[in-house]
Amino acid sequence: MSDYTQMWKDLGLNLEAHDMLLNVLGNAYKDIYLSQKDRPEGMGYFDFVMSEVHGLRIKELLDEKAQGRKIIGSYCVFVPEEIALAANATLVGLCSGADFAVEEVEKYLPRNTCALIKSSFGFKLGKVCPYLESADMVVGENTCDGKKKAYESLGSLVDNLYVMDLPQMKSDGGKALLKNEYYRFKSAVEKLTGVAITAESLKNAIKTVNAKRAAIHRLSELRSAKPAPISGLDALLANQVFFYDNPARFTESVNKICDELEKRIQDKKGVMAEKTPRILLSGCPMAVPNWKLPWIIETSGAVIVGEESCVGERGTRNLVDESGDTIETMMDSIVDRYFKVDCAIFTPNQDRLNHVAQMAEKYRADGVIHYSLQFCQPYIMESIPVEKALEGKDIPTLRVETDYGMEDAGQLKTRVQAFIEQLG
Ligand code: BJ8
Repeated sequence: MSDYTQMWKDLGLNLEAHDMLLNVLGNAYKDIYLSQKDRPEGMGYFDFVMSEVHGLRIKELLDEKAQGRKIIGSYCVFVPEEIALAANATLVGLCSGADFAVEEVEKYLPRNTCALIKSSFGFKLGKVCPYLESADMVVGENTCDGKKKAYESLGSLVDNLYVMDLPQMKSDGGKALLKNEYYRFKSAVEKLTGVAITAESLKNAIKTVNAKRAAIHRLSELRSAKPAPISGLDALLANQVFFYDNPARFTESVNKICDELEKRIQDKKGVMAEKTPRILLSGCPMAVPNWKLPWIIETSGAVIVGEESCVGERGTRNLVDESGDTIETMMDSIVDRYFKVDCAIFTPNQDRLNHVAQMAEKYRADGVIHYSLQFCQPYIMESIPVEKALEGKDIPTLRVETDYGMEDAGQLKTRVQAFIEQLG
């Protein structure tokens, strides 16, 4: 790996803390990812991406910036990448998947705040995230109460924070609000980049993001095969990298893996034995490097065959209709697509209950593990109706609440193992 020290210094990172983070990340990746057996060869690309996650990719983004392109950071799948791309900006997901600078964070947030929100503050306060430091605009959103209130404080730490208002009900009024907000976002991005979105640039952006989602859909479909051709950990990694890789290169790399998996399926070659219990994971998003629960599940004798999550199918489901020819019709199609995202902040949220059951069936899951981050009210509350809906279809369900720490790993493993044994 090249030496990026000067680049990180120029971005204002705390080099010592950043080294520590990279060390932890590298070791975790080695233990969790590289120790897996029978990985598709195409995962080599993602291993490379991870090894260069704060290096080469950041250099690429900074090179883009030097040529006048703007970088927009986002914490939520409601922020439409199509609009950013159409205005000559690059959208990157801001991870928030590890604890950092906890003591500092608790000067801004109560202890009982979900780990994802705390992590976003920790990365900023600890000065360890080159994506955040490269961003010309950071987009927050009014989703759960935790995020909503946290952005009030984040605004004092990040000088380019833009907050998007989001609906809480799937009503006509809710959709009108989303439409209004997407137009407001469009204006803000155009102002940031100095580039007016045209029908042509928007159409191209829609096609680029659709291709990326379609590649992930293809990967998901292949996971319904028995035996499962790829581990849940590897598929999760592809879903995580979705948020910050170059879109065209990502699409190509995922499609390459899919070609390889199709061959595996033909040869009846699985990543684990055919009788391995199959798990659908449902719940809160899992940002890099939050691999704890999938790792526990897949080292306890099961394979994960789908993620009902924003870092997974909830985030990538549905394409934007490509048939529009004017900015207005394309903006409507964008609103239509995003309005279907069934985040637990919506009430009522029957769509999500239906989707979890449909996914369990489609991916031939033997059971569902519902994962909530501690203190995440929307997903913890909704885990009960999810469990009831699944019980009604005789799908065994385990509800788990955890955080980013490893203190509960032993206890979690015991519960997960007991659940998997029951499936077996
Ligand atoms: S669309 S899931 S990415 S908001 S875990 S911060 S909900 S207390 S992340 Fe999300 Fe957008 Fe919804 Fe998806 Fe709050 Fe819960 Fe924390 Fe969460």
